[in-house]
This record gives sequence, structure tokens and C-alpha cells, in this order.
Amino acid sequence: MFKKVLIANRGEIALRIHRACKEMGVQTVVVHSTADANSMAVRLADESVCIGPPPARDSYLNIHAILSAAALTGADAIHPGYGFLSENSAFVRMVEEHGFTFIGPKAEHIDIMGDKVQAKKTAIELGLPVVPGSDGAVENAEVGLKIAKEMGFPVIIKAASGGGGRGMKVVRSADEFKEQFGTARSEAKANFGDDTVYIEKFLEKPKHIEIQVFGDKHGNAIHLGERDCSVQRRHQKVVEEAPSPVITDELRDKIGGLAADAMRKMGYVGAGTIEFLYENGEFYFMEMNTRIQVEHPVTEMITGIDLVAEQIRVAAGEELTVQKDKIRLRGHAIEVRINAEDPQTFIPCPGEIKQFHAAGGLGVRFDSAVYNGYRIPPNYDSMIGKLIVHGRNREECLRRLRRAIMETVVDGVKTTLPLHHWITEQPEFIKGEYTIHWLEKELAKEALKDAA
Ligand code: MV4
Repeated sequence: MFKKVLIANRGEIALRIHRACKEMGVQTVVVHSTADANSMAVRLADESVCIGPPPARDSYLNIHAILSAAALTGADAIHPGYGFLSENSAFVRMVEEHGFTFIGPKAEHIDIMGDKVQAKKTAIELGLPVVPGSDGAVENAEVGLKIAKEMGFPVIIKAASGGGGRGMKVVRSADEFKEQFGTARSEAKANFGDDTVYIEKFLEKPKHIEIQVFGDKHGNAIHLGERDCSVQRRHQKVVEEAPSPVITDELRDKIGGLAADAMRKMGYVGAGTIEFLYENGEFYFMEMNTRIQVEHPVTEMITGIDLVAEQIRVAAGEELTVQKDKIRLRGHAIEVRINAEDPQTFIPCPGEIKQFHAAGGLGVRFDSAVYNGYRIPPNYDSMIGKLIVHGRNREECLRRLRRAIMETVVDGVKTTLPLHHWITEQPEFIKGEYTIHWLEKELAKEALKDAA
């Protein structure tokens, strides 16, 4: 096992990684920008190193400063958390060239999944179901139109270097195809420096359902069930839950088994998430995330497995401590992401937290790095914490969630908690049958009501 881990992140995930390390008897070093000198992770870590000014590109993305901090403090391994350098294969290669262990997958697997055309091709080879579409990249608008006509409209044009919802165009008829194709191409070039695009049949009302997978360096790979992350706004997840209210044990075993088999064939190491669109009982591969995700706690709550500790053990060369037949999914978990934002306009609201009180009690978990008097810097993402609740079933979980939201106090800045409370009272959310478009449609209706 490692003696010392360097945490190359901030906020709640930096603290989350620190906690896992401490429970494993591992020393921690946290790197931070000048804006985060007073962070909870800096206070709690065994050591801290300031790596630069507030802008992320000068600190949390500053590879040389991070490697220097690792060398200076004698760290064995680097945990990148999510965001920042977590899916940067060049960083992984540099970490390894300097003799440190990267707590995450192989650089080559990050590269494959970072290119959406290659990712989809790999998914097909590994036996995962995909959305019908072009066989890889589409050379020009004429070829694209021919494929679209054969498949039938609507279709969606996606950028190979896109992801997370960026660089997509939905086309509903043949006469708008060529123009949209051109726009998709030039936007892809402008945003990602790569104008490679591909085409898929557009699914009208899917859910976003993702499978948590894990592999080790001994050839083992497992899945830990799904998370339903369909409650989104502008491709930002707002609420996540496990298990999905629409997935049967039979469906889970089937898609989970395919996902685990795929990872075993690939030799995937560490935590990963395979994202699927789900419609009419069918799963379609969308993307794979090669990192620990924000919403990992809902899986932890229903499996009892510490996913970050597992990442660290696997990186250190240990076998997975969980075996396929020993995994039991217990009850239901829901997470809401608490952002320091206006709950109606979603405008970020940095500033000082005057009063803070985390909800507690049975089945309540609050993953956050904020405290009374904490100043939220304006330089980063507005997520200040996550409220995660567990119940024996979805109904108990929902009641507990409403109770815990009402109990939470974050004074001094606006937060999305009122939005979360509102969501928990919506009939479609309660039924669990919501799709990826549900939240934005409801918010549009509310805006109309407010205007009247
Ligand atoms: C789709 C789709 C419908 N049909 N692909 C959005 C994020 C990116 N990973 C892929 N996305 C989508 N791909 C086909 N063939 C709809 C979306 C999509 C979406 C997916 C998941 C969660 C929220 C979404 C919001 C809008 C569109």
C-alpha cells in the first residue's frame, strides 16, 4: 500500500479522497491554489502545497507544479478526483514517467474513451449495445444525408471530440440536413480543434442510466449496478439515484454483466462509468467516463463499498476486495447536488457562508467541504456539496430526502436546495418515470407560470 497520496483536486472530492486515505492509514498531501488556502482539505490533510494562483489553468491544471509538489513531499501516488486532470492521458503518462502511480485507469483507455468515434467502435467490439448510426466518422454532407435517409429521421450529429452534450445537432428532416451538418462540423472544429463528426438515430425520450464498473490489475472486473441520472439541466446532473426506478433485477444483471465482461476483455483498471441511453427496455452505449464521478456516493450507499478506497487499493496492485457474487444492492439512495446558485436563474452566487448546518440522522450523508464563515471563491464550479440519503425503499428515501433538505442550513449565499425540494414533490419525479428532458420542460412551465 502507498505511504503517501497526493490529492490533485479541491472542494468536497479532495476531502472525500483524504477521508478514504486516513481510514487506510495513508498520509495525504493536498495541493491548492491561493484561493483555496483556507479550504477544509488543506486544514485536514497531513501536508499541503500551494501550486499557483486562482485560475485553474495556473494551479489545478498546472502539471509541472503538481509533479513538483509530489516530488517535494515524497508522495507515492496521485489521485486526480473528477474534472481537472482526471481524464488527461498526457498527465497520466507524465505522472508515471516521474515514478508516481496514477490512481486511475491506463492512459490508453482514457484516450480511447475520450474520442467518441473510437469509444463507440470499441464498445461494439466489446459486445455493448450501441445506438444505430454511421459506421464511424462521416466524411461529408452527401454521405451523411444518404446514411440519415436510410436510417430515417430524426438523427443526431455528434462531434468525435465532444462529450457531455457539447457539439451535438438534432436534424428532423432531409432538407435541413446539409446545413446542420456544416454547422456541426464548423462548431466541432472551433470548439475542439477537430471537425470529425458521426451520425446516430436520435432517441426522443430516453433516460440517462449509467453502470458503475471496476477493474483491477489481476484481470478481475465487476459492475456495481446502475445510477439513474436523468434529472439534468443543460447537461448538468441535478439529482441522481440508485437503483433506477425503472430497471428490473433481470435488466440490471443483463446490462451489468455485459459491462463487466467488456471491462474484463479490455483489461480496464480502476473505477469507470459506462453511460447508456435507455428507452423502451433497451440500453444504448453513449460514453464512458474513466474517473470517479460526482454521484459515486449513491452506489456506495446501496452497496456499502467505499469506491475511493477501492480505487486506491487497485492502483496499489491489490485485488478487488469485492467479488461479483458477494455484491448485494440494499435499499435506495438519492443524491442532490447543492450548487451556490440562484435556484431560478442558475446564476452562480459565490461569497461567504454566514451560517451552515448539515442535515443528519439515520441514512443521511452530507459530502461537502464548506463550514461556517467559509468563503466560496468565484473561480471554480458552483457545487458546494452533495446531500445523499438512503432508505429501505424509494418511498422512505424520498421522505428522508425532503426532511434532510428542510434541515439543511446554508445562509449567506443562494443555493439550489429550494429547487431540490420542489423536485421531490413533483408527481412525475415521485413516479420515477422521468426522462432526460423532464426537468427542463418543467422549469419552462414554471417560468411561464411566474410570468403570468
Ligand atoms: C443522444 C440523445 C438522443 N439520441 N444520442 C447528450 C450528452 C451526450 N453524452 C449524448 N447526449 C445525447 N445523446 C442519441 N442518439 C440525447 C442526448 C441528450 C442527453 C443525454 C443524456 C442526458 C441528458 C441529455 C440531454 C439532451 C440530449
